[in-house]
Amino acid sequence: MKTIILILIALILSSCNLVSLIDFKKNEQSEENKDQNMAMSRYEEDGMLYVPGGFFIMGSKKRKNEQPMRRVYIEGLYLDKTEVTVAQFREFCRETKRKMPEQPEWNEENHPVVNVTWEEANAYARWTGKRLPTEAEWEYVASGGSDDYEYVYQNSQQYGKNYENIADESMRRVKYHFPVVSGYDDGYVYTSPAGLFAPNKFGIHDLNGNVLEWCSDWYEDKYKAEDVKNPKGPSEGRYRVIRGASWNRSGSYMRTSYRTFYNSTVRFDFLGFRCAKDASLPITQNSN
Ligand SMILES: [Ca+2]
Ligand SMILES: [Ca+2]
Repeated sequence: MKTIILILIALILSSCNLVSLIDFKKNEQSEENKDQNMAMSRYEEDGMLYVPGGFFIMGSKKRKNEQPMRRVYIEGLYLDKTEVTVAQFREFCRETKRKMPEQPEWNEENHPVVNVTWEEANAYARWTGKRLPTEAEWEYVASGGSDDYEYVYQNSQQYGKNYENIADESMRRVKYHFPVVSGYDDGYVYTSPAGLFAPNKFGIHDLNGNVLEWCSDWYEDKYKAEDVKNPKGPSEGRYRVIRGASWNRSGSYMRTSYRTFYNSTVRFDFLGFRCAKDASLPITQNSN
């Protein structure tokens, strides 16, 4: 009898240990999840998302300045989910005692800031502890991480759904002579609220619409064939690279590989920016 009681006590004690071990493991896992969630939410709070690194084919055969096409590796990075808004830029100007660039009367506080020079965009990025994205990073993220990607709506029958804010039927009703994408109506003549349209595969909004975006690179009319790992462009130049499409753009602008450029001191009501940040998280190499 004593032996049976002792065995029972031993069984009860060991099951307690097992339960506490399971609880401990659970706690350990939830602590890990919490850490991961906190790491992500920190950047979520900062308006950024982690984009895993990978390879993609940069450039196209459509225009000379998009060549040579080559396979490029981009390291994982954080990128602003949306373009920098009027409200965000206004706070920067207030805090750093800068003059707020004049905004068109149609540009609201939650819309992307426009009329900012490259220097102002770069200063904002630095003030937030971020930087402007390179054009290679921009094109990689805009292409959704796939090779040989063209703007999904180009020549497609999918116009008429709300994908991006570009020059559309809404604009034609106000500026009837303007080149627009016929049959497509996104509902906005000018800028739309940042992040209103659906995000791409990486969770990033408005890359191919709303406002054009300053990149960090100096512009050169061709790529360096050997520059295939996190290319940053030439070390000097006259113009800065611009990427994307905008509320007043259609046609060739609606390709992720399309490049244009401006002098860094110009201001336009269709030109804004977003910020990037180096990431130290592990990189997923989706090599194809
Ligand atoms: Ca539009
Ligand atoms: Ca944009």
